[in-house]
Amino acid sequence: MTTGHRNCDFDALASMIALTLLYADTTAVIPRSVNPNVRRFLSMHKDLLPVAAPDEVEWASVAHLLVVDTNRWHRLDRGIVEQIGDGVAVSVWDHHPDIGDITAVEGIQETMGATITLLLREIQAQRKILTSIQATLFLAGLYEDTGNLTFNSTTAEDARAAAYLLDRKADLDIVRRLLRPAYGLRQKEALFALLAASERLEINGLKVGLGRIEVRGHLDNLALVVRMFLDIMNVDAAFGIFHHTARDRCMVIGRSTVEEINVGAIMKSVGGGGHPGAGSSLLKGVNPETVAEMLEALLRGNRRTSVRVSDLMSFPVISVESRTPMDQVALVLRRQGCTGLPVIDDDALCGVISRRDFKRIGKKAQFKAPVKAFMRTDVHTIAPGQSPGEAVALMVKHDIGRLPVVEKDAVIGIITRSDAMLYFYDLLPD
Ligand SMILES: [Mn+2]
Repeated sequence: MTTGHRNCDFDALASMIALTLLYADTTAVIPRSVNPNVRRFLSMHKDLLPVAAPDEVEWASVAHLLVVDTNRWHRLDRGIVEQIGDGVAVSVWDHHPDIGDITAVEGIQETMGATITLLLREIQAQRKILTSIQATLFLAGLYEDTGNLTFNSTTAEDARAAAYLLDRKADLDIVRRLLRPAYGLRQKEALFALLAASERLEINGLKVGLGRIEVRGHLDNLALVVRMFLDIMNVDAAFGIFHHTARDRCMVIGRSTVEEINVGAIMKSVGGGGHPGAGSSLLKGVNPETVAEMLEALLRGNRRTSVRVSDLMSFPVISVESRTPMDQVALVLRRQGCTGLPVIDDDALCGVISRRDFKRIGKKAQFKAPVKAFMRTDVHTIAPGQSPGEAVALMVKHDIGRLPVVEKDAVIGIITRSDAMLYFYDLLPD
C-alpha cells in the first residue's frame, strides 16, 4: 500500500496514484484528513482510481508501505501508522529538503518542486502509459506544489515533467478547476474582516500588510485568506493574526513574495516555522496586540540581512562641474563608457546630464557651452539605506537610467538600472 501526509493535497494523491502504476498490487490508502479540493476530486473520481479508505484495508496483507510527500511519521495518519506491522518494509518518495525520521529501504528523496516530478522520472524510464485522467491529476499536483511553476523551489525537471504531462493530454481546464481555491462564505467573512482591520506598514522600503481579527470555531484555509489579503493589499508580504478568544490562542500566518522578508525565519523566532515564502505559528495565551508588535519588531530588525542600495552602488562617483563644456562632457561619457553623469559643484548635486540631452544641441558652437545649459535639474536621488526594489521603482517611474545615492547632501555613489537588475537576476559577482 501507499499513503501520504495528512491534509492530503494533489501532490500527495498524484504521487500515490503514480506508485500504483509503478508497483503492481498497490492500493492508495487515503488519509482521513484531505484538503477540500482533493475531497471534491475524490468524490467524483473514486471509482476510477485504485484508492481505499483506511477502514477498507486488509492490514495483514500489507507487506510494503510506500510513503509519499513526507519523510516524517507524525505527518501520516495515526490510524494508518498504528496498523502497520513491525516487519513491513518502508520506502519514501519525497521532495522536501529536510531530513525526516522514516528509515526507507527504497525510493527517492531529493529536493524538487513536487514529489510527482520524482515519480514521473520513473514512469518515463519504465515507459508507462498514462491516461488523460492520470496526466491531469499529476499536473494538478505539480502545479499546486510549484505555484504553476513559479515558486522558487521549482526546478527545470519540474518544468520538463509539466511538458511531458501536457504531451500526455493533461487537461488544463480541469487542472484550473481542481486548483480553484476552497474559498467559502466563512473565508470571505474572514478576508473582509482582515481587510477592515488591517494596517499597511512601510518597513525598510518594503510594503507589509498586517491584520488582526477574532475568529470563532474552526476555520479552514486561513492560509488562502492571507494569500488573498496579500494580493488585494498589493504588498510584498502579509501577516494575519487570528485570535481564537475561547481557546485563548493566536494563529499567525505569513506570506512573502520578496526574498528580503523570510517568513519562515520570522515564524521560527515566534515558535513556528515554514519556508521563506510561507509560514505559520500557533501561540497560546498571548495577547494578539503583543503578537502584532512582536511581528513588527521582527520585520524592522530584519534590515541587517537585506541588501541595500549602498551594497550595489558604484563609487567613487565620476562627475562633471556645471561649467564643464559639453564637448568635455561627451569625452568623459565616451571614456567611461556610461550613458550619463551627475553634475556636482563643491560636493553639491546640481543636475544630471545624459547622452539623450545631447540631442538638444542645435549648433556646433553649443558644444563649447557649459553643461549647465543642457543638464536636467529635476534630479531624483536615493538614500544608501533604501532597497534595490525602490531604486528600480524610481527609475521606472521617472524613466531614468541612474540615481545618485545621496547621504547628508553629499553624493556618495551612483546606482544604475543595470546594477539593480543584475542584482535581481542574481548575477552579482561573489
Ligand atoms: Mn508536495
